[in-house]
Amino acid sequence: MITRSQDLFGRARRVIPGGVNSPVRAFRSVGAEPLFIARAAGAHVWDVDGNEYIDYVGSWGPMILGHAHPEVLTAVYEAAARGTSYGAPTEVEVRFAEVIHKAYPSMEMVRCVSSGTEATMSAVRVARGFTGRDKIVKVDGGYHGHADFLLAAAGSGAATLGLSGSAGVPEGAVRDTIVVPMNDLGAIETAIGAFPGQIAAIIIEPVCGNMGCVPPAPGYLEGLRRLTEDSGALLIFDEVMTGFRVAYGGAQERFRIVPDLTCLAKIVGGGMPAACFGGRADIMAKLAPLGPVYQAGTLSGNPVALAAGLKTIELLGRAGTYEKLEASSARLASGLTAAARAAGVPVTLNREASMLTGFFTAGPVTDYATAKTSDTQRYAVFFRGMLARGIYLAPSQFEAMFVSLAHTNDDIDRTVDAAAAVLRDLQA
Ligand code: KE4
Repeated sequence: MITRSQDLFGRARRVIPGGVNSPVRAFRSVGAEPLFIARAAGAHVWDVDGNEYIDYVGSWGPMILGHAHPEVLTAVYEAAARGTSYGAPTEVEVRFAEVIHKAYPSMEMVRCVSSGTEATMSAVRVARGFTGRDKIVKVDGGYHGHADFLLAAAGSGAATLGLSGSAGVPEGAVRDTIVVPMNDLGAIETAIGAFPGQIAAIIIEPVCGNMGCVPPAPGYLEGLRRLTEDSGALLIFDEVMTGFRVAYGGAQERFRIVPDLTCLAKIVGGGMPAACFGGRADIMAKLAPLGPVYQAGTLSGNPVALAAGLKTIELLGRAGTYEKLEASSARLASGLTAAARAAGVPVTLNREASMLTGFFTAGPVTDYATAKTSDTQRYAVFFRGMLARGIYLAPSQFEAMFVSLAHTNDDIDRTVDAAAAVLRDLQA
């Protein structure tokens, strides 16, 4: 008897590449077939076979309030009833940009788009247009969406011109993309020295989430800010994941760094397709229709998506939000750490606020190279064991887990108990 998920996956693979609309959803790196989700509420999801899970994927970050928050749903229903898209300016876009600027003062001007990929692609383009320079620097293991020039894999050496990280991305598309290790200021200095006056921007996840959670080393972001200022390169914070996650004002508030440009997505859409980029007014003034840098989007600033995002941001602004998230996340992290220690399984748990990753390696994990020392097979067994116990983790070692305001102490304690059992079996 096959499950409904299995049946749907079989149908899906006949009409959707790999049966999924985004690769990580296929569960390929954890040796399982994906669950098809029927509905979600709070910190829980249900698959099409009626199985319930405590969810730590949270749509890869957006669902920080928990799923199907009643006030967000009402905002969506009310906005949709007024029409789903006009392709014309609306009041909600003005309010959204004002709210973003208030929460992120470095974002003096804000342009909406529909995904994190669009946000980072556009931010890099306006940085190049503003500086008149072509080269950009990114971190090995950093992910900024799938724009060609950001799909660069690290070459050999510390600060080398990127190699194409994907079929279909010509070497020419990444010839101006320099790839450096995370948390290595020397590599940044080497890159700047190798290409004086040529680097338009350094784009970084201020807390990496796409190699698993790797926080910035003490002084790293400050060093990055100084080196970019001294060299005339712009500093782009890709806060698609960290925005409204690691603090209401994101990593730039948490670490008190002022970037030149910022990209936001995920939480700012409240689970709907809304994102934005923004920064210094003099830079953003280069954007069409004011300036020569073209950027556009049919559904940019979509009123229904922004209604979900604005309501989410409003609710996150309530007193006690980030204290509650911190308490829940700390409870989870300490429980998982204790469970691994008790089972004698080497796990390095990296956490920044309510984003965290348990790397199956002795650690420390401070960049992509050290993240890759993780035993991904062990992670796969752990993932499957947790799923069997009703805990839905990221189906990849190199992703972050997300705690929401909807996760109760009971959810967290059940998660820790399940982990203790799975880790004991692992070690047996
Ligand atoms: P989207 O184009 O997927 O909305 O955003 C791309 C992006 C940009 N920057 C950062 C820091 C991101 O984390 C992302 C997308 N994150 C992945 C998960 N790590 C989305 C999940 C997926 O690809 O299906």
